Amino acid sequence: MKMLITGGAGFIGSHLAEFYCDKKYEIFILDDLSTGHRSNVEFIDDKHFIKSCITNKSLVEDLIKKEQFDIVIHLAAVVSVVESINNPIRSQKINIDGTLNLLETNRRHNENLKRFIFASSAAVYGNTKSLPKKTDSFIDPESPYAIEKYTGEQYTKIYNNLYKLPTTSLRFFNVYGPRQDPNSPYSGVLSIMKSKFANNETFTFYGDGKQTRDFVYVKDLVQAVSVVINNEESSGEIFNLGTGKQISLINMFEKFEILYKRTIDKKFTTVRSGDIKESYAQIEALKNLGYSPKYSIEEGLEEYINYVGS
Ligand code: NAD
Ligand code: UD2
Repeated sequence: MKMLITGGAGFIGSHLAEFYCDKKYEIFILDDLSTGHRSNVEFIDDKHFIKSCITNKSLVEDLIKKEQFDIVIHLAAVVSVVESINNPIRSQKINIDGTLNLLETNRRHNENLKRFIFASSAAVYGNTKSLPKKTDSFIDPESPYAIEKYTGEQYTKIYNNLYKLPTTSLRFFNVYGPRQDPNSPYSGVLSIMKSKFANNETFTFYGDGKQTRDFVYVKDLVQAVSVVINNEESSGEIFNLGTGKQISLINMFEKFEILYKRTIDKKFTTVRSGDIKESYAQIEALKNLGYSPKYSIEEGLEEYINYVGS
């Protein structure tokens, strides 16, 4: 099986690439290395690594025409909400035009396509109060990033309705695990907490630390993707991808204390503007296809903390 992973050199993409390489899929990665790293996927040779932007139409067309991928996992995006706020035209070009370009190129030139998976985000729900977040809950995007993810998933869905492309969108909740980059204040909070514990530095809570999130370990995300790939009924659907459970930041900090067998300084500052108080996913639809998160928060954290590497 031939698979294209856009954004495959990033945090999530590198885990998918690793998993499917082990399964002997022929993996191609299309990545401009804007936030990803070539070193995340050293097991992919240069012939299968294309360093380019997804908006490069002729390159994408040539690649898809030539390779006739069975599966496309589309992760490449401007992933930072702040960057999308600072430069909405650029993020729109990559997150919407880039996605549409991939869909259209597959429609026109790839009759072999069996599954196209789009990485959407819980960001589409915005700051709505209803819990758990359901795929038919009210949508209230609060950033260009969230609008772009919503648009991307709607295009993905309409390409199934109109042209019968086998497309699926997954709304990722808060994913964590090895290779998540902790170096920006807007990096995933658990990557920041881990780095603070490892370096014995102060962790800052924005607010009282009682806000909750649905933290999903990256290997459970990989399992969910494989469930989607293996189920034809996933075509044309949009699923939440989380664990169905919420946990507060304070509670997570305590779990780090137990695993590190020590503590670090903590301080509390003002809540981030637009911060969501509580969030967790309803995941029944994906469970009905066979998805079952395997990692409890303790198991995921333990594997993450003991991971050798960044
Ligand atoms: P990441 O930054 O580690 O990975 C993104 C990858 O895409 C990087 O390797 C980057 O170099 C590449 N990329 C960016 N723009 C590109 C372009 N124009 N052309 C080609 N490659 C490009 O981020 P991640 O956390 O692995 O996110 C993967 C996907 O999942 C993204 O679409 C993101 O929006 C989505 N997502 C992630 C989370 C999370 O918790 N990490 C939550 C919701 C949604
Ligand atoms: C996630 C996404 C974001 C956007 C948003 C939409 C990630 C990494 N971020 O933001 O891109 O989709 O959902 O809802 O997936 N926090 C601290 N201290 C820190 C860092 C964070 O207290 O040093 C708090 C932060 O204020 C928030 C919580 O931790 O309350 C989680 O923060 P996050 O940035 O990991 O994720 P989130 O859900 O805010």
